[in-house]
Amino acid sequence: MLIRRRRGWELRESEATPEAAFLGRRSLIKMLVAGPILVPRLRSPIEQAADGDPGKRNPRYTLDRPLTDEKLATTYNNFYEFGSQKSIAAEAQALNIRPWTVKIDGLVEKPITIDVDELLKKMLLEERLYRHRCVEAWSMTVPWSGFPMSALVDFAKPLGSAKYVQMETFLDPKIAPGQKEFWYPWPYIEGVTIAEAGNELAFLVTGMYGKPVPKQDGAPLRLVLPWKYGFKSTKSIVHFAFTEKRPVSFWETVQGSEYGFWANVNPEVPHPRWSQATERVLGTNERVPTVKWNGYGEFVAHLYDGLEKERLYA
Ligand SMILES: Nc1nc2c(c(=O)[nH]1)N[C@H]1C(S)=C(S)[C@@H](COP(=O)(O)O)O[C@H]1N2
Ligand SMILES: [Mo]
Repeated sequence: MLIRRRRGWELRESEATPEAAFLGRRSLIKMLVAGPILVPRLRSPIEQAADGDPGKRNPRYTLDRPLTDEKLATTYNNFYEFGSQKSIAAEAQALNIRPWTVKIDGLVEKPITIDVDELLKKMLLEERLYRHRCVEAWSMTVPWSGFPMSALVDFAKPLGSAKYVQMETFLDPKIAPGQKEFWYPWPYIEGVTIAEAGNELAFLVTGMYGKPVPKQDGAPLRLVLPWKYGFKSTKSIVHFAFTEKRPVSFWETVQGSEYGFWANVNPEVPHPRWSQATERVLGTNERVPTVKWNGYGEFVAHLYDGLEKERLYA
């Protein structure tokens, strides 16, 4: 059940303005002359991403709680490149997000280095409302916009030997002070299996709350994997590598005993230093029970059949 209040920002111009106002004067006249052959002006994904037009909301992904306040979701961040505290939004503004190139290589038919706007041209943007559960036991609920990661996999044309996709964040210690902390294994790296990357929930994000995704939240392109702990959701991606070997992630390198490859949300498997049974809902004084797979079991549980011996929940 979708229980939430409609907020100001949700009323988009397209809902508030009569259709005719969208068509230029000339097309309106043409329409009057030629009769009602409605040709809505299609916006390219770049135009959409540039002003944050989230595309059509996909009704398949519903919520059981209100959306997190935008201000909070965009000021309470984890982005260690800019510091280990939650308030890094100001520092993150140093990131230059255009031009931005994305490398797609490894076990693919044709490795490519592509401008992010060129990549976006090939994708269809949509909006999705997802729950997000951080391994630190807080959660939020966000309207993301972007495109399914499966579309990127299709675009990359992986070879049969590709078993994993590794995502890598930018590396630029000159603008990201956290990357001067040499004891961390920069750049930030994460990985998923090809099956996870192709799962319908895996979402590459370009926008948030009907606006371009802010730098502190991973502009211009980040991943969102709502059934996994938040650290899997790599921000500001510059590189996707298709590999045969399982990638070793940033946090796995830092502390493998606490952060593993799979990191699927499970309230019954505690973190070595705290319980994962409940979560603090950002913006409220509530703690609510955490749900296995963060409530997305119907979409993803089958991915893990036969893998019961793996450390799936850490
Ligand atoms: N490159 C990079 N990606 C990252 C992180 C990070 O520190 N660096 N933090 C992760 C963690 S722990 C979480 S919970 C989410 C937080 O996303 P948000 O700040 O948009 O809420 O980003 C994830 N992606
Ligand atoms: Mo997190």
